[in-house]
Amino acid sequence: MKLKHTLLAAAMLALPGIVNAELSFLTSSSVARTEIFDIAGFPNMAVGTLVDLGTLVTSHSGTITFTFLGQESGYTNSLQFPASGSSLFESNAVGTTISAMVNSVGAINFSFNELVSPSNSSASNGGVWGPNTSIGMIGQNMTVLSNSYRYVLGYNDSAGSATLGDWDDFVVGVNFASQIPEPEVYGMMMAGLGILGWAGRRRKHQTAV
Ligand SMILES: [Ca+2]
Ligand SMILES: [Ca+2]
Repeated sequence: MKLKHTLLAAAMLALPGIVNAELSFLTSSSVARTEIFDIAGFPNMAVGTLVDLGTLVTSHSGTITFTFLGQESGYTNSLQFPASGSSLFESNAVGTTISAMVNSVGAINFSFNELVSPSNSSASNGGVWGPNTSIGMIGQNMTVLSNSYRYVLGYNDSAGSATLGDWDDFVVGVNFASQIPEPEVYGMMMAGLGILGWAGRRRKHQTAV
């Protein structure tokens, strides 16, 4: 019985972990805004408020969806997500989405880009950031314009600086949908516990005999 209780406790602790760990933002540094973040639908984030710079990663395969949430930029920026075969542009309506199934784990292959001169700079997730560009995490489990996002990411284009800026030059919401529906995961774990319970009872029975 003790083993069963321990396993049950471990399963209860592990379940939220499994769900939350599917999509994570790994922070490499935290920096302060030097310009206000002012995109419609967001609370204004003042000069001096912090932004985490880093990389968006997945822990297993699933469908990643990017939603365009707005931009405030002197350049023409975009978000490229090669797995989807498409991109998000400043000309898209706010709320436009692109999505794709991602089989690999680790850094998700996407990048923010400046399509037009002067710089043609870019910032790749988990890879190279062009001169004066960076990817910032604006919020997590954030509701914007009545939709909720696991993460909201903002691009700081080369009109600012890698660590000085506003991170509102191209803003997207990111969500992850597991390939294993959650109820199925729960079902499998409960079935597993049932087998362990049966094995425990069987062992006890054999000991008695
Ligand atoms: Ca900027
Ligand atoms: Ca800006």
